[in-house]
Amino acid sequence: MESKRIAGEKALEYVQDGMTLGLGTGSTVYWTIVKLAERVKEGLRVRCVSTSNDTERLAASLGITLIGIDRIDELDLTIDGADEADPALNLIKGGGGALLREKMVASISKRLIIVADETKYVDELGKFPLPVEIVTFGWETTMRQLSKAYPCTPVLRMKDNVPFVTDNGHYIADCRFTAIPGPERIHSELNTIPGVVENGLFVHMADTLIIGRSDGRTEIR
Ligand code: ABF
Repeated sequence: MESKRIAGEKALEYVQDGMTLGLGTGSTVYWTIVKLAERVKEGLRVRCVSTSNDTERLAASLGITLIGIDRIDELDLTIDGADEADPALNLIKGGGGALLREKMVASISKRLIIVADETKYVDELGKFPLPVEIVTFGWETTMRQLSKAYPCTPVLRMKDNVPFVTDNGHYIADCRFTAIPGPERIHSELNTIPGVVENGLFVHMADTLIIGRSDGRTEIR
């Protein structure tokens, strides 16, 4: 989609020579990675930490230098996508199933830039089902606990008729809320449920949102 491409490519304006970068996952940041690879071929020097096996394969195939997250203390900049972003730049992420690594990478980044098409920008989070990464042991129990903690309907994510398994060997419960009016509280409370590894709410983490619009312009928030 053109609006994803222009948002993804715009993020390159924030990348400087010598930076250590976090590379997100998804179809918008795909364009960031392709453009980054072009710059690398022209001589830009960057080292990157990946947020998923898919991104690692893509970046490696394009000749981008990858390093393990444990080799660095912090990242200069991470560029990633989102499923929803509100005016405070709180996010729902994890539609692609990479939310745990995405949050770990974002948490050690000096700056987090989100790239998204205009459909992702919403007044209030919650239309997109909130992805919650859960351990496989007792997953039905964990899903029951999730629906008791908040009025939400958790559905086990499936792929090819079997449960979807994350890069970390866990399942995803996609939790349908009517709305998420207080993302900060919901974020912390969901993570206290035993069996929950991490949830897809990113609260006060994003610094900049680049929106790609269908009229070909980008908007920065
Ligand atoms: C990742 O990519 C996710 O957290 C999110 O699920 C997805 C964004 O969607 P898109 O493929 O539209 O960029 O960053």
